[in-house]
Amino acid sequence: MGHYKSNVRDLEFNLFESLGLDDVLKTGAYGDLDSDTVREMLSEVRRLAEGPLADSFADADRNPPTFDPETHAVTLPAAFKKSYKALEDGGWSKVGVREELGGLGAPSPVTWALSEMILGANPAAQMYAAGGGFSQVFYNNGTEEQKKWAAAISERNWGATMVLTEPDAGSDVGAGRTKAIKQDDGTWHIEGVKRFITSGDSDDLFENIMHLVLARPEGAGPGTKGLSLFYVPKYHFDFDTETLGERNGVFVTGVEHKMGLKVSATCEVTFGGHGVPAKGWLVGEVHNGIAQMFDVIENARMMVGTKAIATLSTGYLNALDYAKERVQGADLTQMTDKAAPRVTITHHPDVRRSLMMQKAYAEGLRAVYLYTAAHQNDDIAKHVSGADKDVAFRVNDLLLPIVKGVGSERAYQYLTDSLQTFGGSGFLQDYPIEQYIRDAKIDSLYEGTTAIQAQDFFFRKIARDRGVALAHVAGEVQKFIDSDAGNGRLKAERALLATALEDVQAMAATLTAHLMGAQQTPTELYKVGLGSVRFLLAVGDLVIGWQLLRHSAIAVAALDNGADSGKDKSFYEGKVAVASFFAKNVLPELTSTRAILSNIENDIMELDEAAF
Ligand code: ST9
Ligand code: FAD
Repeated sequence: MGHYKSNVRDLEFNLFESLGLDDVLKTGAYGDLDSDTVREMLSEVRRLAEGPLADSFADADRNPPTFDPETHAVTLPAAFKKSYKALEDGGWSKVGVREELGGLGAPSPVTWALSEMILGANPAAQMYAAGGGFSQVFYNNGTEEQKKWAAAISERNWGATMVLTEPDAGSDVGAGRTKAIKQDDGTWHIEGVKRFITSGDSDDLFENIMHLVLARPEGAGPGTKGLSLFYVPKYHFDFDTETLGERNGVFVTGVEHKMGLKVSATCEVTFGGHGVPAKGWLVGEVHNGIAQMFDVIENARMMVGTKAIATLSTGYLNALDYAKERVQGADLTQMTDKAAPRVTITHHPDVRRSLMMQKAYAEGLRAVYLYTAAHQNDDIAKHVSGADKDVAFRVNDLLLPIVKGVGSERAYQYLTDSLQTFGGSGFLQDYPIEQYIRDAKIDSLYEGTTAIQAQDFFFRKIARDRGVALAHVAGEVQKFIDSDAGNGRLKAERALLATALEDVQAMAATLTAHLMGAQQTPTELYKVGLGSVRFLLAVGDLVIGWQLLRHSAIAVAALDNGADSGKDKSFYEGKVAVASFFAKNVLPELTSTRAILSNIENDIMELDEAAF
């Protein structure tokens, strides 16, 4: 049995019982795709994830990629390449890609549900396999000619990278100095050094790599708005004759040694520094680089959040299995009887508390990323929350920093609980949790750190949106509070949710007041910066609590309707218990967060650095 434990039952519950995907598929909007096919796809990917993909997970960590500076080449461990091949052969990385590019054009919730299992079993495999997705961004933004290139790139399964970061331009992408120099033939020469580029080179997985690079054309303005997006292939390629040409002047010049996710090669990439020009083509022949790159970034942020949540879920399920087997100590009520029978650790209240917290965040965050995915398709959004096209777009935007920012922070936090459940054994490499923790830490860092997610959430997704998306989601929460969901049995929980909603609305009002106040007193903005991560996490807890309670109401109805086959009964009872636990143990904490935010002061901003 490999390390990865999937939760297909919960994925099916989300897709069909919670989001009602069946009704949408029945309209024929996704061709032949029906719910039976989706269920088959889930079980197929489960087999792939738990078997061939999981197989190389530990080996690839212990035998990370190597780099040859002479040839600028990265070598990947053989076991990992075998796993990757299994993923590519199954065609699973292109499920969400449009049909023109050889994909299935499946709806987003299905695509992300399948991705969860791949990301949980072997996240780097999914990252190397992103070429189809990248070619879709190239296709959507490209000229008519470039669309043909994008189709060929997808069909030929090239690798792909997103190239933004430089030594002095991390969170501040607009500080990038890599230059683009226009040539007489309409192409561009790219010059500069980028760092931390995922999949910058990838052994022999692909015949070629498409780098999508942000660079500043000579004479362009400062900041992100002065950046343009370029397609830069590793090897030149003749798209008419479909033949590979000369090596382009883009070379990997270093590979990082990392805490985790080691098999995903993180590369320094030098453009035009080795006597060969790095030739690039301006995407869409328009200078709109940062907006175009955000088409990749939005998907990558969704991917990172889903990866984190997938890891928490398998961490929890591993901990649960261990806890059911591990015998240690007597039942607390018999603590004074030294001869009392020893029990499995699931009998200890603190182990139960910890397991329930892990379950709450794993299942709650799964519900949140799938609800978000539901707002990536207009018809599904309409069905799920009544959102029209415009509101669906805004809701997806609003929820992305929650999926990415809250998903990564909570996954890392509660994976330590999964490890704790194993006692000292959790610290060993005999179990996967220590690797999960090392591999998951990156999720709060790349694709915008949590601080960046929190600022994006407040300034862009709430203030600039004038609260439209937030009001829509709050309206849905309010509808649930006002309903009689749970058939009389969720009254106390609905009251706790109502208080949490009020708390969050008060927090939003406090931060907005500071934002307005900044027009008179600019330092008021510091108060937003001091409170924004807390606020993001608080909204995350509200949305998780709401989703868990929605699920609880569905479970209550299923139990009332006689769901009594052993496994299903336990599943639904678990849904009711976890929602109630979260409402009672987590939601009340938002009242203290509200108090903290309403009293934010700038004293630490005035403190001399020497006093830190
Ligand atoms: C990285 C990669 O870390 C790690 C993993 C790689 C894995 C690869 C595999 C991934 C696979 C998945 C992809 C598949 C692809 C497709 C699949 C399809 C099926 N939303 O606020 P302003 C834009 S990579 C949208 O003034 P500053 C917007 O155009 C490195 N757009 O920003 C805006 O103009 P306007 C990741 C947004 O102060 C313009 O930017 N690095 C958003 O100039 C300027 O906005 C980072 O993530 C948004 N949320 O710059 C950097 N925000 O306002 C983190 C901005 O007119 N830093 N735009 O609309 C930031 O995000 C900064 O906030 C900043 C600030 C750079 C945006
Ligand atoms: P910094 O920006 O220097 O941040 C340092 C600290 O300061 C952080 O805690 C941050 O939150 C905080 N901070 C910075 N600015 C602000 C602010 N304005 N407000 C509040 N706090 C702030 N990049 C790519 O382009 N392509 C890739 O494929 C890619 N893959 C990566 C893979 C790995 C393994 C790693 C480690 C990085 C990767 N990156 C990639 C880069 C990644 O996106 C950046 O590391 C990330 O955006 C943070 O930038 P930084 O490391 O320079 O940190």
